[in-house]
Amino acid sequence: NTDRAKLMKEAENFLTNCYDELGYSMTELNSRVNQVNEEISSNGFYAHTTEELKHGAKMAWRNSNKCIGRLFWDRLHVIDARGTKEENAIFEQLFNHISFATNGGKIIPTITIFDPVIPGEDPIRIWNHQLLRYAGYETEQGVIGDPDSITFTKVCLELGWEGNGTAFDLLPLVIQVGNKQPMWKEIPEEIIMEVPIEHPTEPIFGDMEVKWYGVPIISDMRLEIGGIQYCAAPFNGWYMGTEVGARNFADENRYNLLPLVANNLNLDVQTNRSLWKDRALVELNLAVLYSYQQHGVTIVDHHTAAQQFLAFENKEIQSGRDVTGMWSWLIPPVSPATTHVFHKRYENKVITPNYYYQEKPFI
Ligand code: HEM
Ligand code: NRG
Repeated sequence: NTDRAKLMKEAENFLTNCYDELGYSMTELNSRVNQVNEEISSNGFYAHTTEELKHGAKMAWRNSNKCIGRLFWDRLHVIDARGTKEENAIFEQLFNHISFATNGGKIIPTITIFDPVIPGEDPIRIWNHQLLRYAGYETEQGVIGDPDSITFTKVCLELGWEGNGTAFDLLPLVIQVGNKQPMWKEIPEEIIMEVPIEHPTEPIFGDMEVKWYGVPIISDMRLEIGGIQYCAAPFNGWYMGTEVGARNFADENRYNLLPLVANNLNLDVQTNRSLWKDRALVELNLAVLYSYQQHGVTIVDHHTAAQQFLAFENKEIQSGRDVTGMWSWLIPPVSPATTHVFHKRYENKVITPNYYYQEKPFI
């Protein structure tokens, strides 16, 4: 059976690296590999020990080529939620993830790992892209909210959810077990931290209220460890300011706030040469960093993040591992050439364990 042979190979590769990094002996490795091979021969899959799961999730972060935050890969808090099968219990685990990771603003990088894909069992799917995200509505006056959420918002509305119609409606959580009807639940307000954005000195939004949620929790990627597929494994760290200030707020196909900010800063938006977009961008990003700090929510600026990434690169080389990376994602969208990342090349080789995109469970 070629599937089983392939899984055995992937398991052995993972266990070899994992047990080496954790300081196990060859004897211990070999006995575990034999045990896993027997499990695969009889069942077609194998179960990770909690220790393998924890280290595997950390290795997957370390191997995430697009991530500039990898210095802290060994400090990922891993919640083993395997065996959680009932929908209400899954919602509870997700709520728990949000409050634990938020930690009153002192964000803890966290992953909650549900059952992997097992032949003959109902897979768990989280339909949200991130656990916290704002809805986007298409109206006659244009899009209200986050244009990136338009499709998923429609799905939620069809399932019976009702939004308030503001530009910052938090979407409900939507989960599905096997082929059953998907279920949705609103996230309890008291476990969510949001940050009202304000500039330290200038009223850059006029009288518009702008805010963002504190914790980015990616919930639609698949974690692969040793050939086992965890298709429900939401994870979070904290934001780098530019993700919010230079992309979510600034992209023309997102909140598109640069014209508003530039006008409130009395910049000349009639000519490119006034650099109104660049000047508005800088003040917007300053406001994001300032506001998260004021509200005690962890955030990192792109200069510090790049320095941390350099420390990561050095640590990896010292540990005898090659650093892989995707340059186009690693460079920050504001002043990229002021960071060392811009002036280097990275090999975009994909090694496992890792986090992968997977097909959306809807449309
Ligand atoms: C991507 C920063 C934690 C895995 C990114 C990006 C940034 C970033 C700036 C690029 C995002 C974009 O351009 O849209 C950080 C920071 C963290 C952190 C500051 C703070 C601790 C984590 C953790 C994991 C992780 C805990 C997983 C355990 C990833 C992955 C991507 C990514 C898989 C690519 C996402 C995609 O393809 O859409 N990170 N990250 N990161 N990060 Fe991190
Ligand atoms: N740019 C996206 C989030 C992508 C992941 N970024 C992180 N991940 N910082 C956004 O919502 O703006 N993380 O796990 O911390």
